[in-house]
Amino acid sequence: MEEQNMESSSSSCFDGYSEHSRSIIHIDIDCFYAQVEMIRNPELRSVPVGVQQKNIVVTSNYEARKFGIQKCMLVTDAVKACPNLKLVNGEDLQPYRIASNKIFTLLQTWKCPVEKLGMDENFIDVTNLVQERVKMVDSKSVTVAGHAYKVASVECICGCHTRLKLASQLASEMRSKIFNELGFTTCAGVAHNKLLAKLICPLHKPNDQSLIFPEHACSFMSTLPSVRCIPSIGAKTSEALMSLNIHSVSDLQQVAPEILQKPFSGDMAVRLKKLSFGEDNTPLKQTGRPLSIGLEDSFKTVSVKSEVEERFSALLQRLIVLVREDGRIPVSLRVTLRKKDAKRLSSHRESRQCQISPSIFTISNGSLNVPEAGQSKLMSTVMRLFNKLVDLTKPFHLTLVGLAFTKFQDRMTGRGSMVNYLMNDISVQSVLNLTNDCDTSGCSMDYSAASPSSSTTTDLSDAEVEPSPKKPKKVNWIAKRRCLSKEDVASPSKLRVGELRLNSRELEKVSELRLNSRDRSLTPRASPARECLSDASDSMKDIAEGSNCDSCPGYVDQEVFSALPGDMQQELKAMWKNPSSSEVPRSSPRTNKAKSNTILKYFLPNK
Ligand code: DGT
Ligand code: MG
Repeated sequence: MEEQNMESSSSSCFDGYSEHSRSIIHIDIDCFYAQVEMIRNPELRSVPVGVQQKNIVVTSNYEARKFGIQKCMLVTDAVKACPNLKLVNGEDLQPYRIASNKIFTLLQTWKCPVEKLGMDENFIDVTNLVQERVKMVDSKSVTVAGHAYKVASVECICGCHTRLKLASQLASEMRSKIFNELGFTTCAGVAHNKLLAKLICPLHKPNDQSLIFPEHACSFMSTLPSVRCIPSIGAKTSEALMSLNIHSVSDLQQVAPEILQKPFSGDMAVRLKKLSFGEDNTPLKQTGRPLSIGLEDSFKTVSVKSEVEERFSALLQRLIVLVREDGRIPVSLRVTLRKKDAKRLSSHRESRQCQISPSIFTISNGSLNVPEAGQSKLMSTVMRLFNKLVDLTKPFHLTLVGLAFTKFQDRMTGRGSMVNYLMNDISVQSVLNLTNDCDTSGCSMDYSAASPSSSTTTDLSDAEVEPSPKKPKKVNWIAKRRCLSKEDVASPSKLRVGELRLNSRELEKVSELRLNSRDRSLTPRASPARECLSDASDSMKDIAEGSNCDSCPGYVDQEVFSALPGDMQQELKAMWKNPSSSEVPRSSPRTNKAKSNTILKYFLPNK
């Protein structure tokens, strides 16, 4: 359905020359936490529901919104406004994370770049898919799925109108699939850039979608009441703009560029101007799996070992939940401490990491588990690393402890993993015999705090010290990111709770995000470091020892095995029969490594 022109096309800012080649979809789940709760408990569907965290209703379903319940309302106010409000505790974020991951995974099935933003928003760059579809259709017959912000007046010569219409159809397909397979209603925005796709998305809330053509960008932007509606304009920038008497986006459109150049750099002034006209060429940052998964707990001071142990134990329990959700087998563990130096009134971080044995983890029915014995082993590894970091003969004062799994055996659980095909229920140990923890002494500076690009040093040593002067910088950066990511969404209320979260005891939630964002962005894939993994022949031996017959070991699913190509079966059989003979001829006896093109690679540790 195309809406009628509410106003004449603003020819003054028609950007006939800017680029419209991309097709971007932004999808936002309606009342996300509330929908998760309604899917878990369908009885909630017909009643007003508020999701409570501490004394705040962080979101509510649309039934409750009819009573004036708004995001981030105090519980007391919400109950006054809607006495029948059914409150659900939403402090455990796990169900939301799981739902969020499912939606992200589903969106990846279109094989387009997907960028996850927070828990319930995703950008999808469907440019290539649209290019394919455009060849197969008669452009005149293509219609808009959902709403268009305004009727397309004159066809743009670059063909973007047809492309965006096709993108709107893709958005509709995606939304239907999310609803049919996962039960969530969503909103979508379709545009030629991320900024407009995101901003147009909530135009027809809930459960609907909107498209904007490039020539209407300027007039649409001028309807936004505040510069804060633009996702990349945060508190500081908007303060600076307000000091120039620029409040609305329309003010920003009209201001002379030289005025903006007083408080901002030249580049920033240009960017602000462009944003005000709806121009944005930011590429999608395809979301990948985090390079490490970690948690931190900060506190005033802890100076007793038993208390440190308690805190690590609590962190470890929560970290195990996260790693189970992730599904990859960790092979490296990092312990981080922030030490307070009372004399110098400063603090600094130190961390130490070591390899851990994948045998700590088991896979059952395709899910990663950490049996109790594995948990104790992890805990003793943590405390061993702690003992190396702290000289217990002297007093110590800690203000933060952190744990992170920093390397993973992705291949072992990945979809394409041979082991996955062959395994029934099997402990990883029987497949790989990696050596146990092998941390070594020594310190190196953790440059990652100061310079994201140099964080690969982490894997070159199992101990790092963060120089104190850099630390505040990092904390600020993390806090800023957290707030920005919440205020990115055009909801001023979010910022308030974003800040609230940082100041509240919900530190655990923040630290989770803190670590996730930090790890994701500051820890590029480490270069191969000291490897403490046993060599391939040992691994193969283990497999052979697990064998109870001449051909397949007991853990192998015979049916799956028989479905493999003959040469693969032969190779596996030979390997199980005589691990060394199957491997040695293929690799240098010195290196004992299988060649990359043999099936053995599926049984080798990630390098
Ligand atoms: P919508 O998109 O307007 O239909 O409603 P929601 O609930 O999906 O809101 P959205 O997309 O802004 O945020 C997604 C979820 O994130 C929401 O269900 C609850 C959570 N959330 C949003 N803002 C805040 C906040 O300020 N603090 C906390 N703790 N959680 C928030
Ligand atoms: Mg939402």
